[in-house]
Amino acid sequence: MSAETARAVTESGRDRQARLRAEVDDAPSISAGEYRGISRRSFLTAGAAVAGGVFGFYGLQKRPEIDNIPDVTRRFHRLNERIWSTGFRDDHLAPTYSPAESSILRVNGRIGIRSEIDLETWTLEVHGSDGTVLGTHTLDEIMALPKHEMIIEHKCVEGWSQVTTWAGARFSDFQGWYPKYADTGYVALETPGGDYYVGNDRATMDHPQTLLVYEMVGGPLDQEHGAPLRLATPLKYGIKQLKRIGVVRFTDVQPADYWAERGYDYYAAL
Ligand SMILES: Nc1nc2c(c(=O)[nH]1)N[C@H]1C(S)=C(S)[C@@H](COP(=O)(O)O)O[C@H]1N2
Ligand SMILES: [Mo]
Repeated sequence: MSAETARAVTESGRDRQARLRAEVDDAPSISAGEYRGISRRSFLTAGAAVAGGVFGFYGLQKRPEIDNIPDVTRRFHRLNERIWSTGFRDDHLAPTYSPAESSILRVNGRIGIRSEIDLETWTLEVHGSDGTVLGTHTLDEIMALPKHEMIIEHKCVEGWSQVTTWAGARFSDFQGWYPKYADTGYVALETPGGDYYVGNDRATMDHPQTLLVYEMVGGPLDQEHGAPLRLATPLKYGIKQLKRIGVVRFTDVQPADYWAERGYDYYAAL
């Protein structure tokens, strides 16, 4: 048996997460366990278990994880979805701040954006769940959508936060170009080449404060902050706000998610 095969057979889900985390130099400096402590997940998990009476809290923690996808029923998954995706906020707006409180974000996370790209030739590809290309868009097309500005607090799972100003198009307006796909359960986002990838739930993507951003604090986005186009939303931790979007994919199947695969909560909701 090769070492690779032996590892595949014996490695636990937790070991795999630790190994994957160790392989990246951008790994958050706090562990997934510590992160869970500061996220609302444990609180909400307990609440869900009590309210729904589906599984006990202890049982939930002990469930086997296969490739980090908890072994749960579809029904329980839907319950998770409603509770963890955008908390209990529904359409309520996250707090906004004054321009005086806002500054250029520190740069954090360079997965999938280390090399420079040619902003002139960049396009945004839109895929169906089977990978079919549904459309291709230039930045000018995105910029022709109504422009919205928001001054919000950006929060990172590493434990820092900063108020900044974003401007761009609402994802919901962009979605208007693809009405047939407006009800998919998820929207996947990927960097060109696919090195960084996230899945976001539909409720988050439909929210009025979820923007396809091309400006920060009044100036064009630079490459380290995700030019030409990135996601910004106050509903999620930074890990879900993909910089340099290359592909948007509409799907009902929960998309692969870079940090969820490394032990972080899939929803990373605030
Ligand atoms: N492509 C890509 N997007 C990414 C990341 C990354 O590593 N690669 N890191 C995420 C994390 S953890 C955070 S906190 C924010 C940071 O955005 P900023 O560099 O503009 O502050 O980007 C997010 N988007
Ligand atoms: Mo982050």
